[in-house]
Amino acid sequence: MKLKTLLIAATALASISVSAVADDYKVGQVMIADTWARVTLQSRPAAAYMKIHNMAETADKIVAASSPLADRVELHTHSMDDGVMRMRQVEEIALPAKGHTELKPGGLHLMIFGLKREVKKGEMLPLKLTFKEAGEVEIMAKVGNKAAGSDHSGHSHGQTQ
Ligand SMILES: [Cu+2]
Repeated sequence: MKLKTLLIAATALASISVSAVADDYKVGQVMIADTWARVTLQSRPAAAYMKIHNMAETADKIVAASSPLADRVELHTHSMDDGVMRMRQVEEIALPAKGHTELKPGGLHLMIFGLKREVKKGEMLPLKLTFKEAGEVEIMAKVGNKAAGSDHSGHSHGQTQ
């Protein structure tokens, strides 16, 4: 009986953490959704992606990012250089007034350097974003291969190993 209670409690906890993944974050007039991160080895830089909706009448921009789990986080974009796609650091990521900005593979992204420990798929990677107008917000990026919102195959909890 006690074991059964424990199992129910564990299931309840699991569903709380799953629903937290789908949550959007809001700071001022800026909404952030579908935040996820691609992590390979601890020794390699990781990348984070998200969809940002600036609902304000004025433009905003991301001016800085950081993570308590990493040495530093840079703002990056991709650009073509003599026919070769390269990443480069940018000073800021522009968020047009009443507009959507997507950070995605092959485009704008956050580059995460110096992970302080191994981060596994399915974990949440904490990030802090600083917007020029909207201020600071702490968000969680789900570690995986794509955005949680588009992942309908990730329900493998408790299945055979
Ligand atoms: Cu990069």
